[in-house]
Amino acid sequence: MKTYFDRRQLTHRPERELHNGDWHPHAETPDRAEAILAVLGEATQPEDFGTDPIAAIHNPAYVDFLRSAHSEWRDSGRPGDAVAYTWPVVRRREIAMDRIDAKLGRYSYDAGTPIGEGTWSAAYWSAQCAIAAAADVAAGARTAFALCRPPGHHSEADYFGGYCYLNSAAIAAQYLLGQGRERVAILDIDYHHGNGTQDIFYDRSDVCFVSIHADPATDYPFYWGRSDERGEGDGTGYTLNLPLARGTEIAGFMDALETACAKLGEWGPQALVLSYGADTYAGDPISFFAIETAEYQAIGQRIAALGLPIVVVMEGGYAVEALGANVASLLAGIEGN
Ligand code: SP5
Ligand code: ZN
Repeated sequence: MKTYFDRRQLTHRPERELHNGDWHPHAETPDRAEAILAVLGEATQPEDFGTDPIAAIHNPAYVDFLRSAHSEWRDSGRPGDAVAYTWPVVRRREIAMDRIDAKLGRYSYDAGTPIGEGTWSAAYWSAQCAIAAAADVAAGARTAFALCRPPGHHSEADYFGGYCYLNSAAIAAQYLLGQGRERVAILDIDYHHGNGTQDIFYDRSDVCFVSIHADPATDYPFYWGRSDERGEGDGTGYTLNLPLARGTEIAGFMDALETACAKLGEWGPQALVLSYGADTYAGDPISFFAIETAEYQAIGQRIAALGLPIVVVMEGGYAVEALGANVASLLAGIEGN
C-alpha cells in the first residue's frame, strides 16, 4: 500500500495546550510522523491538488483566515503560537473582524490547538496526502495510506480544534464523490469522537459517518458523539455513534466494530475512508482504552472484510514509542495479512 507524506507537515510544532488549568507540552508533535515513517520505511510525496478540494469542504473565509492567521498574530506584536482565548458561544453572527484575537475565537472551539508559523503549510500538505490517497483509490487502487499530520477529524467547515485544522478525511470523501462515487462511508476509530466530520456531513445522505469512540460523557470533545445523534434532514440515519466506556479492551471494541461494519455493509458504499487514531492504544498518554499493538491487525482485517476500496487517513495516537508499530499492525490487517 502506498503511503503519502510531505516533509512540510513537520513544520507545525505547537508548543503547548491548556489542560487541567495549566499549560502542558503539546501532545501532537512532529515526531509522531517521524515514528510512523521510521517503521513504514518509505513514503511518496503527494502532488499538489491545490485548494479546490479543500474548498469543497471548508468555507473560503476560514481557509483565508488559516492561511494568514500566524502572520497577523506576529504583525500584531505577539511572539510564539497564536492561541484563542475568547469564543462567541451565543448569538454568533457574521460580523467584520479585524483583531486576530477575535478571528481566532470565531474560527475555533478550544485552547488546545495553537497556530504557529508552519501550521498552514503542514495542514495544507496533510490534506494533500489525503487527496492523493483518495485519487489512487479513485483510479482503482484497493488501499492507500495518508500519513496525515496534523490530524483532521475535529475540524469543521469553519472551525479548528482538537489539534485539527483541515478535515483530511472529509476532504478525501468529498474528492471520491467528485470522482464519480455516489456513496462514500467514513469510519472513524480514533479514541475521540470526530465531531468535525460528523458536522460536515450531518444533513447529507451521500456520506455515511460511523464512529467508535470514548463516551463524550467522560471524554473530549464532550459536546458531541452521543448515540442519539443520528443525522438530520436528508442525513437522518446516516450518522451512527457507538460510544464506549473508558477501559474498553479489544473484545468490546470488536463488538462495536461489528455493529459499525453491519451498518456499512447494509448501506453499500463504493469506497471507505478510515479515520484511524491509534490513541485507543493501551499506553496512550491522553486516552483510556486498552487496545494492544498486535490487536490492531484484527481491527484492520475486519474492516478489510467489507471488501471496499479503503483510504486510510491518520488521526490521533500519542504514544510515540509505539505509534509506528500500531500503524503497521493496522495496515497489515487492512492488506489482508
Ligand atoms: C486528533 C485527536 O486525537 N485530538 C485529540 C484532542 C484532545 N484534546 C484534549 C486532550 C487533553 C489532554 N491534554 C494532555 C496534555 C499532555 N501533554
Ligand atoms: Zn483522538
